[in-house]
Amino acid sequence: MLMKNQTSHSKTPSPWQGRVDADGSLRWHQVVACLDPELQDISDLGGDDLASKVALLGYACDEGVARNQGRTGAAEGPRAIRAALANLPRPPSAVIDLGNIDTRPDRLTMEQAQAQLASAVAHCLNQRAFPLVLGGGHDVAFGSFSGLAQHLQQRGEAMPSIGIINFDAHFDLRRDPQPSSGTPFEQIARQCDEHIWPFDYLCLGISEFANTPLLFDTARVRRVRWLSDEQLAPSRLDMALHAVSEFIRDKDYLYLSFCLDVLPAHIAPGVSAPAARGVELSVIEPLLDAVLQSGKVALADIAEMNPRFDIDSRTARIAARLLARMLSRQQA
Ligand SMILES: [Mn+2]
Repeated sequence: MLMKNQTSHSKTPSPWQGRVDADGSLRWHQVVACLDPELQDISDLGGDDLASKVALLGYACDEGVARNQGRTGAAEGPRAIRAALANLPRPPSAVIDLGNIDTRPDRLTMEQAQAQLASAVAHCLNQRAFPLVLGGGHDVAFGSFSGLAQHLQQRGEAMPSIGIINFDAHFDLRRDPQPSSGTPFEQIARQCDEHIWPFDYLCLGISEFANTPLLFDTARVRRVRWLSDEQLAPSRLDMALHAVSEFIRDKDYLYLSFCLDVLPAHIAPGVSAPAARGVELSVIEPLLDAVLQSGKVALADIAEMNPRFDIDSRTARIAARLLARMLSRQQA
């Protein structure tokens, strides 16, 4: 059973609250359907509940950020993003909020949260929903991708052509023995190795001064393609759009990940690792549009939202704007 405007957190007020317009115009908080956790598990939802819908999944975890020696607080990210989405004009598609996978307090380890996220993402994809995952540390990416991989395996795809597009100041390709928010794309690469799938990773917004030479070496070994924050200057947008469309062209599926620390710190202070330079929205948005308009994006996530360091909810507002924009540009 789906309950209107009821949160997955039984003890805390719903983030789905906001202005009600006298003229009958509707906003997100009035149209998002919520899963009632008392009555149901995500795996109970079938095609009628999920098909052709956007499925919001919160990844309330910052254990990976702590392991990566970053500033914690991203576990509160999904709630802050929902609260910012609540007041936006209603989205073009039906949205169902499946609640949070929550590691607090000591309920789940990061690895367990990633595994639960993967199952939920796979289930949504199996039921032809579009998963939109709200983070949480960027370790969310390993859960998101694993869910896509499970779905494609369940469909019997032997050699899917998956492109991974990550807007990020960081490669997140660390080879540390302990997984963290700094390792997810190396973990994804290893998972691709196990499946004997190619690892096609495009990283947009890389900072020369926020990645060690060792990480650049790993990126070269893994044949990662990237554009730096400097290459993503507004004056060079055409070159960037060309690189993105070249990357997308021969892919069947895209996994889109958006790390909020790709944005300049003055517009996105609420992240674990604020960017000294960052990429302007005037470049980010046309690139995101091009990715979504390909019609190949199977799922997307947004990572590193950290309300503890946000100012006037700036970062949450940008996260909400980018998510709403994704849905308006998404091709069926
Ligand atoms: Mn990242």
